[in-house]
Amino acid sequence: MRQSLVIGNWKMNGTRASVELLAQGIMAGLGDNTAGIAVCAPYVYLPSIGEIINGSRLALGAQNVADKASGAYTGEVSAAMLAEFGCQYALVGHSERRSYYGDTDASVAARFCQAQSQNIIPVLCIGETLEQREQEQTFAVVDGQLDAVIELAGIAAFNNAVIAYEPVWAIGTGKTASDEQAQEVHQHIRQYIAAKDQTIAEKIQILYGGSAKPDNAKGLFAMPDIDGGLIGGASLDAESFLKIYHSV
Ligand code: 3PY
Repeated sequence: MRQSLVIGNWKMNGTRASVELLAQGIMAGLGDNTAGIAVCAPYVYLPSIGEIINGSRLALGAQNVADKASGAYTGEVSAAMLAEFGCQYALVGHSERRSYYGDTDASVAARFCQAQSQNIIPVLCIGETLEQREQEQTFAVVDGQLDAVIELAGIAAFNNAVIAYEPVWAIGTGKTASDEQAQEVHQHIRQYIAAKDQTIAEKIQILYGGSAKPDNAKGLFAMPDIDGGLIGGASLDAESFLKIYHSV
């Protein structure tokens, strides 16, 4: 039985004061839900959020991680630095990184490996654009994004990773995949991994991301291959995020 997991992706939002309040509000509403929960804060807020949530069940994550270990890479933040501040998760390959900042399958795979080198769990974001969906390339696209990591890290690396299926057409657009559309791709991803390693496929958490909200989370999370969510806008409000969390 897989543990459910809900991760908030705060993106480039908030002020120090507002995100501290947000973290406190989330912690106050965790209740006795045993599902995993994490927030991916902007880099500069990681130390203060880390201190606030220290000792609670709310885990800390980063929104990206460098593809190199250290050195002359201006503007990058290494996995070792994230580990120093208690990050347990790091998103890699979010579609906003792929489309606005040139992250490629190869650099995403390198980021994935860097995270794991410091015992940070990479959350590998994959998903198709609307055009690719319309051309019936969804499965081929997600397979290619998985293959880039499998080729570099090997399938065993997925023993300690999370996958987030985030259809690009549902990110920041307010459009959400239907429960069935999401389940179809999640099932495909699990089967694709199962063809390489059945044990990993059964245990890996595959989250849905893309405009998940309090009113559609329950339906999505009820699907057999959807193990939780990577939540964008709705994670910026403690009440909405907690409603989503308590839907798993
Ligand atoms: C969204 O829900 O918009 C996201 O991008 C989550 O990562």
